[in-house]
Amino acid sequence: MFEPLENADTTVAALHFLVYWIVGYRTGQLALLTADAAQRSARRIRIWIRVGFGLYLARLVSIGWLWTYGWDFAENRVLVSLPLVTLPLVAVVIWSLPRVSRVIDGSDVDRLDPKLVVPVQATAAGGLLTVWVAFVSRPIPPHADELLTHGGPLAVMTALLWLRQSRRRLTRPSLLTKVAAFLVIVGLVTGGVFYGLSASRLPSHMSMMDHNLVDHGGGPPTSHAARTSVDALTGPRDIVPDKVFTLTAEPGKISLSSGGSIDGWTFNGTSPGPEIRVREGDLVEIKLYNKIPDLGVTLHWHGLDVPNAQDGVAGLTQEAVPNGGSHTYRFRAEQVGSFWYHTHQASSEAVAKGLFGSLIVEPRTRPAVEDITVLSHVWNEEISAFGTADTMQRKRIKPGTPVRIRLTNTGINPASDTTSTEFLLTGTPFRVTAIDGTPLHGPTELRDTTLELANGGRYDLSFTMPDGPVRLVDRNAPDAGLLLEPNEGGPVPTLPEDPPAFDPLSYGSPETPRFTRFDRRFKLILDDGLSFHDGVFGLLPMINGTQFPDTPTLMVRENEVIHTTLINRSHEVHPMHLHGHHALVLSRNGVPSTGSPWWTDTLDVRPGEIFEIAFVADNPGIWMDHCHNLEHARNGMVMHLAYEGVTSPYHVGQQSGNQPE
Ligand SMILES: [Cu+2]
Repeated sequence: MFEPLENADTTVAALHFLVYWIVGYRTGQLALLTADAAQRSARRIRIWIRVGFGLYLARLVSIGWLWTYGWDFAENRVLVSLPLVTLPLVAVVIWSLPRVSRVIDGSDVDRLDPKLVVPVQATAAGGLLTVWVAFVSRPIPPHADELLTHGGPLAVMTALLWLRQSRRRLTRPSLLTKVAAFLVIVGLVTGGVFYGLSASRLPSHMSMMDHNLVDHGGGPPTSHAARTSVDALTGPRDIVPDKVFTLTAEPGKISLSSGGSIDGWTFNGTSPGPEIRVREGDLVEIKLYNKIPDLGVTLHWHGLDVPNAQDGVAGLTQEAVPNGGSHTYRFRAEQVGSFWYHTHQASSEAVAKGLFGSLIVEPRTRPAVEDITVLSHVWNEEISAFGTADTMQRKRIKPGTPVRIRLTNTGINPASDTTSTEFLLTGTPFRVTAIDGTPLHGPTELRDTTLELANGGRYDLSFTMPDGPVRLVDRNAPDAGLLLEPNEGGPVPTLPEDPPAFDPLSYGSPETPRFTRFDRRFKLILDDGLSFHDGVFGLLPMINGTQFPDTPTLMVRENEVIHTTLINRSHEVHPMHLHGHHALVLSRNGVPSTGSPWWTDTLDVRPGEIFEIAFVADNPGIWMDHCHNLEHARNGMVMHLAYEGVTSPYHVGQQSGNQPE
């Protein structure tokens, strides 16, 4: 309901502007009419002013309704949008309406009087600014700036309208004047767009350390003195690794099970790349070679909280590996669970085209289970597949066998812009035993439940193979998916209609609360608005009203406990991914978590949702914190978590060769 309500409020605001624009024009024309014609026109004007009042009241209702979703969804309307039209409307009531009535009565009234005309036109000007608020400026609290940036233009426009009206003579503007005015407006808009496109381009080189906006989250300010380079924040270098892998990025044809093929990018000739499977405590070494012409490559270990230098972000923790180059990663696998790896250079294109694979850390003693990794991907923005299987895959499993499915969402489905990707497991009761690599406490049995999984997120699904078939599908591609069956060629279970959704907030049993005090509190408003980013113009995602590099850098000190509020007042889902840390979900829309501790590294924040999360700053470095809808990230939905005293020698920008997203 949140989005329709949001859209309805914006539509009413736009209608309010249109009504007063037309009425403002008509009121200005009154002076040019004969007494009779003016009388008739004034009657219509009075009706439309009242219609405008009705629209204003409708806005009060829609804003009040939005308020029920949280003050965060209403505050920019109450504090910025409404005053812009309320003030001139008061003048309409006090000055314009009585004069309009006198024109209707045929009384003697100066139809050039600014008090008759200007309040109506100023309401239109205020209405235009409310449309600006809704589509462009998306102001965030505190709103002190808006007094100047929005109140200022209203005051100037009102003053100019007053000046024009008080000097007005009884003549219509010539056609030439109208054409000139039109051309000036078109010229200003076109010039503004071209200026915005070029001014928004990232410079040829820039350090991610050039924080345009530093946020201390209400904690003590951090020192600017640089002590440690990200390069020094590395794992053991001088010990012989337990496991060594080589991944070579190269172009390749990726064959789908349906017979189709994709011109993509592979690791060692396959996509998904080879599975990296290690044991808890292993010192892992991965050598990356790049044989893809004109593309840099890196390796990021999604969900594994490795030392900062091993995190694989081009332009932040390393240079992108150019064609012909190589890079060696080393880290100790400390967390047991399901993770994945992918390139973090031009990732919105390169991950989609195949540069990813699964990364599994097994416990020291391997449990006897049928362990199935499912990487759900979207090829060419339209083909949903499990790995390269875009048709149903059958697998025989003996009844009674314990099964663990490691469901990983590596794709960006265009459908997942506005909803989370939905999976469905049917044919058996099952438990969600881990989220984002972290085991859940006391998971209970589920049946026929929709599993909404964030782009980049993982669910571990556990069950004992029953006597009948078990089916797992992505609901965007119900004809594909995975069919586990006790005997070959058995029946395919039908999918339940409208099954309830799995809710991690209340799933499993709680443990003693982990956090009781917070050293810093950050507030991040996820938004969308008409904007420019790096030469792109459109309805772009925003964090706190802006895009990288203007997004806030969250400054912390080691061992602090950090509280973060994520508010999504946009129209799209944002799977927010903080590198190097796992955060505990505290509440959603004010409802505290009552289930198992829910630790996440990739959290879907849907429109109208407010999440409170907390994490310990226990992994020094400079970390990406971005939307894992990688197209959103490319369009600037990126910020950083930076520890006091850590610096990065790397650069992003047009000529740097580094472009993380
Ligand atoms: Cu997003």
